[in-house]
Amino acid sequence: MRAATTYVVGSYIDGRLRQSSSVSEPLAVVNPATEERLALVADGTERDVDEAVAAAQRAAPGWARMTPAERASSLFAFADAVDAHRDELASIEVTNVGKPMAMATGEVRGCADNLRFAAGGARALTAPGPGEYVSGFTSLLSREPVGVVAGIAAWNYPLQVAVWKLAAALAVGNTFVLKPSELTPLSAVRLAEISGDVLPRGVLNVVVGTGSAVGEPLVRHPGIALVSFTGSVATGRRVAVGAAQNLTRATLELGGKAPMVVLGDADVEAVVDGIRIFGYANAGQDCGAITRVIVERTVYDELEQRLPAAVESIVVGDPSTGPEIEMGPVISAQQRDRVNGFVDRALNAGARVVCKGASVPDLGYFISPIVLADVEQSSEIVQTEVFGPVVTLQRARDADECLAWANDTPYGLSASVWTSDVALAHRFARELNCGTVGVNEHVAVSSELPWGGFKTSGYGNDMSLLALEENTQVKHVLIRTTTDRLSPSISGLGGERTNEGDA
Ligand code: TXE
Repeated sequence: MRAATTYVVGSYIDGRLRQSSSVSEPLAVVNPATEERLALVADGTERDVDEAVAAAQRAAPGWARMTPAERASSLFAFADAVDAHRDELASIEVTNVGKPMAMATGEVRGCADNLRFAAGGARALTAPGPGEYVSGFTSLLSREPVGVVAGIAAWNYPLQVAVWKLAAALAVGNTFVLKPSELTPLSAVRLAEISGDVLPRGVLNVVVGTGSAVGEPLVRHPGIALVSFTGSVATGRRVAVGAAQNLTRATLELGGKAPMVVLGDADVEAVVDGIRIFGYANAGQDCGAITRVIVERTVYDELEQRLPAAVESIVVGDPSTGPEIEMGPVISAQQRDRVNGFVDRALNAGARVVCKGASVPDLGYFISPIVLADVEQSSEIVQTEVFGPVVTLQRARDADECLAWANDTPYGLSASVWTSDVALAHRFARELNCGTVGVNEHVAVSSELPWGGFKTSGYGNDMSLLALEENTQVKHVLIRTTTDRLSPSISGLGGERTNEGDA
């Protein structure tokens, strides 16, 4: 590994950057395309977590008391600041994650839009209307912030996922402690620094470090009211168990194994384009990526013949070298070896290579895009999230078998069905057991639309008004409007004031 710098990334707590109290060896933050060390990141400690949560707690009453319009204006200013630093933030994602510049720029644009959407959305949240649901008493339902929210983000969309979480939390009046992945902490820390000009101190804090040193104490901290997590299923389970110690709420976004169902009447050219984009964008490190192409047998051969030209044409390389690069490296040597391990085991189990991109440089964590066929529905390569540029093709007897296979994994994040038959499209939309279904398109994210999973892909949503609501708790305020002395009761002691008649 080449070391370009010894700059040590600190945490951002209570409005200022500070170094970790850890005495352990700092970890390297690496450009995965060049293996060059970009910075060091000191592991965090429980003390760092305590200080960040305390800062967020101190800031919480003032931030929560602001009117939605006042908070919105701070978040609009934050969005403007993100826009003003768009190129800088995008460049950080290019070098730390290995994303093409156009993609990274789009993500930063999306972050500003998330902030603006959440700012406006928090001014329009709804709850059941006030009314006299119990005679003699007026009930009001209000949405309140939960308190301090912890966000834990993964390395595949470091900035975007962090902003999904913090925008929703801050907009409705919570304060926030973010733990970015130890592999990709740079954009989150820079974002927090940028927020320093527009948010009161303590409203947004970032603690850098590993899952064990920072993630676990954060999840278990009694000062945390909600944990919003994105990462692997295994870690998600640990987070759910840790949060349960204090009955802390958790929302979990845990990856997927998205099927693309191609029915006999599909537009094969559109399908090929869809696989090229959604199978290999971000080097396949996307929880919604197309991973399993399940094809009705009548169109299978045509698709298998047309796919190689498209996949082999994907331009792989160091995204810093120019805009023509469409796919960068995977995040780390460990991830490259993990992905290659999945492919080797699939080949040993009888899979066949349909096509593979050109050979990749030795330097950097590159993997050539690959398509595998002749894979069993029960095999590891079909059942387990690979998180790399690997797509499998399966030949199904008919639409029913396509649907059965599509639903037959533990995951349920996203799926798509490709067909020109409207009735079939509706049937698949209804019966695919996952949080997002595309019809003749795989996925499109937008601030207004929720992103969340079924089954082991987790629960809860990022983005949309649903995420804002999940960051609130609902309070019922009961106001006596009668001079009668009886009180409302469900116990029978003052039962005359229930609205359930004699029951
Ligand atoms: O994720 P982890 P990893 C999947 C994907 C990938 C695999 C492993 O299949 O190959 O997971 O990736 C923090 N308490 N996805 O190991 O460990 C950690 O520091 C609290 C899918 O990198 O889940 C990081 O910030 N936090 C996925 C975050 O959790 C803990 C994105 C995610 O890391 C913790 C990433 C703990 N005990 C990987 N341990 C998606 N949904 O998009 C770790 N962390």
